[in-house]
Amino acid sequence: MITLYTFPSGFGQFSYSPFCTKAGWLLNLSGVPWARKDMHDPRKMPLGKLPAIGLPDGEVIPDSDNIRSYLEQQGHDFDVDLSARNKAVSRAFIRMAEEHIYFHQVMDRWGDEANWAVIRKEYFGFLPAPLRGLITAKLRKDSMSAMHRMGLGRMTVQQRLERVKPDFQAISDQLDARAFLFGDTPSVADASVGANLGAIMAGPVSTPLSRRISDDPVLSAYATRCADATD
Ligand SMILES: N[C@@H](CCC(=O)N[C@@H](CS)C(=O)NCC(=O)O)C(=O)O
Repeated sequence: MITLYTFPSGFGQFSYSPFCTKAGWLLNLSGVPWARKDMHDPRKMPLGKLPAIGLPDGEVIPDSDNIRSYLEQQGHDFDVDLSARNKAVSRAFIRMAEEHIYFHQVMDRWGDEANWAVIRKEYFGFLPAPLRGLITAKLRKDSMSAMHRMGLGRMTVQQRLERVKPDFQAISDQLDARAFLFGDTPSVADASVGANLGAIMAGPVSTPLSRRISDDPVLSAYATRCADATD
């Protein structure tokens, strides 16, 4: 049986991490038997991040994209009805969700004081109280430095919102009244885009970013549909 190493569930999501949520959804879509093992500390994983899967022979495969490739090598086709052109579009949507939209969610959770107050307890409540303050302060500082270097951390909330709005519009336009990005059935891009929209919407404190999704009937219904279809 495959073991999915994942960050725990929270805020009504499969996992705090949209990448872990995506991996869980892909495992569900593939139909392979699997079990989850919740973890708080990913440092011993091959890439120092979660998700990862453990195979029965002991091999550990990190990264949701590699997990996808592994499941495809085992014979599951997540994009069964997609043309080569749609597969190219799918790849671009996945990158947009994971390499751009995701970091807006990070800024929203880790950069917003009200959100951080809740996140800190939810994510790190397992740490002994005397250490928690020190460790979380360092993790937050490191995370915000990375965001600053990337550029998003230098923008105001409003500037970030303006930056990400065209991505959300692209998702709505691609949906074009369909249930999923490429039609009636979820494909791998839905696992990625849906998980990232769901994570934003599920942030514990309402923010301009989370409201942009939850107040949008198309995107909020789509994120919920992705979760339901992959449960
Ligand atoms: N490209 C990776 C990204 C995974 C990722 O960034 N995971 C985050 C959680 S959302 C993580 O493990 N962060 C912990 C850390 O960086 O120390 C994937 O698709 O799996």
